[in-house]
Amino acid sequence: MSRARAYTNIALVKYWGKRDPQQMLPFNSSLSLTLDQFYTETSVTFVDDVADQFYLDGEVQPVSAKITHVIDLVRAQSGLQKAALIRSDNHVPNAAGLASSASAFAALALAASTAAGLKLSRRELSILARHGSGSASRSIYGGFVVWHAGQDDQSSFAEPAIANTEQVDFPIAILAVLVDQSQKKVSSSAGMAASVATSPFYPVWARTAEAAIPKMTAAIAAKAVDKIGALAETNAMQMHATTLSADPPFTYFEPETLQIWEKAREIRRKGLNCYVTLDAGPNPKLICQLQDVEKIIHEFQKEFPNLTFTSCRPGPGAYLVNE
Ligand code: 2P0
Repeated sequence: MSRARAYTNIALVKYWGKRDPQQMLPFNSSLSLTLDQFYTETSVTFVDDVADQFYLDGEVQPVSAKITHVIDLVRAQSGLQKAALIRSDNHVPNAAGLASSASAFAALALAASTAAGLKLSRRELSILARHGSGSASRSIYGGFVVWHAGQDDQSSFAEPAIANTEQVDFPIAILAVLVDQSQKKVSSSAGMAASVATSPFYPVWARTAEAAIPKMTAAIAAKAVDKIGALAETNAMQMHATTLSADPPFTYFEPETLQIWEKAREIRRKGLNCYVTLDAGPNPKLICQLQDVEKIIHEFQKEFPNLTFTSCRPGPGAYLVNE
């Protein structure tokens, strides 16, 4: 039995669109920060049974095609022909408004490959996790992580954006704001596919996002949180422009999303660094200096007393809990 833990991540330059859905190859590279608050722990045991089994938070669940795909890759690489017994515990509360597929598939890749006797490098783990969910390729590493779009299976992997460090002492905080707990109306996969197929802006998005990677990397190297936030906010809104410009158009924004974005811009006019990013849902994440967290929460709660904030810092890469 092998048990692994992996944390979720927030993309500062987004992945939005698959060039090759079969191989999970994206159109553009993306860059994220692994967080320290939300994680998945997964144990895998290979057993003499007829079929794979999956338990989530103690409840038996259907084994999804994505899970089967990752386990099949592990079986092919190891030569093991047994069934996988998978037990997963999610510590990604709905209240965070964060997706769990990144932490889930990063933990599964590490636990399953280890249980099968494989000793994969981080790069190999990142490629394996990518086959479950694109963003999971990044959660193999801690801190700031870049996922290179690549040309094929072996060249599409993630690695630290800045060498030799998980950046746990970086003076940045991410505040996850909850405005809506309901299920997202359009899944990430469906939303990406619609943007790719129908937005006339899609090629411009992919080119502009790729060009944002070196700019974001330079801002991280300079520890310039204001620059990181400004680049991330611009990139997020450019991603959302590919949904508003799709045919038919759609959006992940709710009215509160725009109110919070407006409030962040007001706070900036007061001289505090406070920037917004959001993924395939209405819950914004605020990017700010660590030292400003209390002041920014206070500013928001004056106007929105019922909002909940979860303060996150840079988190670690995937690791084994025991073997
Ligand atoms: C990201 N998102 O870069 C982007 C930004 C959502 C918006 O990656 O289809 O669960 O499993 O590869 O990774 C969420 O999509 O999608 C995501 P699949 P995934 O974080």
